[in-house]
Amino acid sequence: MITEGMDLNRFILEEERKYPQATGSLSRALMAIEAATKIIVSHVRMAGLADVLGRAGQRNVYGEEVQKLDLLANEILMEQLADSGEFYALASEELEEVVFPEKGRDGKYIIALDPLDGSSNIDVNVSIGTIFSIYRKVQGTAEDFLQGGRHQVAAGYVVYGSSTMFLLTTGNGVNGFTLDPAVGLFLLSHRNLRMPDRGKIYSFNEANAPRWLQPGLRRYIEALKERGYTARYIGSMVADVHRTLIKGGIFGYPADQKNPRGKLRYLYEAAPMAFLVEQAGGRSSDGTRSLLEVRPEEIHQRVPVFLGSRQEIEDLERYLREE
Ligand code: AHM
Ligand code: MG
Repeated sequence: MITEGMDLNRFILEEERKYPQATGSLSRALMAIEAATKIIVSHVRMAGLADVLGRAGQRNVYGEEVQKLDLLANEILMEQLADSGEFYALASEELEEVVFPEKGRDGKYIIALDPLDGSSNIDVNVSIGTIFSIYRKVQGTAEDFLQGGRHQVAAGYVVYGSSTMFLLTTGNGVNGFTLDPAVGLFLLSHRNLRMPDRGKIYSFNEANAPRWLQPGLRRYIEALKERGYTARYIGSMVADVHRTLIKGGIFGYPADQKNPRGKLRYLYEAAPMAFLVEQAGGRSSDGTRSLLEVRPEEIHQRVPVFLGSRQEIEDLERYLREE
């Protein structure tokens, strides 16, 4: 439900005004992300029409090359953000190496992206999303991405669900904006979003339970069942975390035999979501400590992820300690 007539751009500018020393660079950076995600939305909303308009690798009826949506989302973000001149460096799930855009030579910020998370859900018309995480440029090398989540300046995601929502934190709480497709504006719909201290939902790919590396985790999930919790698992991190932020409960992707370090990536999945969840009053964990305390060693590093209501994560860590 839209409660205020404030749109994301105006919100960003009003936040900036609270800091007289601000140069406007972060505001312009955030607006560039917003613009890119609006272009992505228009393609996501056409996704089911790929069969009608042409298949990947072919030309569509307009004579354009049809691209896979995740690669297209990556290209749109890379182009728009490089062109904004605000980013000294860009890292993406879709790219092996960090990119240093020509126009970003004077950029103060660096950004890590998961351009289209949950891509296995595209073909079945289930929610997907874009995740971003912004740090300050320090030395101007790829190592700047390894500062650790605590140093994030801003983070957020866009969830392409039954409606499109943009969630943002700059370290001052979390605000949510819903796209009004009629006017093309993200309108403030969830001001200072707070997570409940406890929930009733757990969200894990439980098919992996026999191969989870920590037996305490299986006991924890059994205890939740005893206590009458229900299960929800979409398989798009953005959508599963979005529900967890709003309704509370716990989302997790633990280490298992196939993924001994976890499946999700630290830089553009775990860290930004941990920043959002903690800013909304929830907690994050890699099993023993806040995900924001983790110092990654490489750009595409994986990590076990637990995100949820404060009490949920406290219980979980207790079960893991007791095993
Ligand atoms: P992706 O970035 O390639 O889409 O993979 C990440 C996704 C997450 O969105 C989701 O939480 C997880 O992978 C689901 O994995 P699984 O299918 O193993 O349950
Ligand atoms: Mg992903």
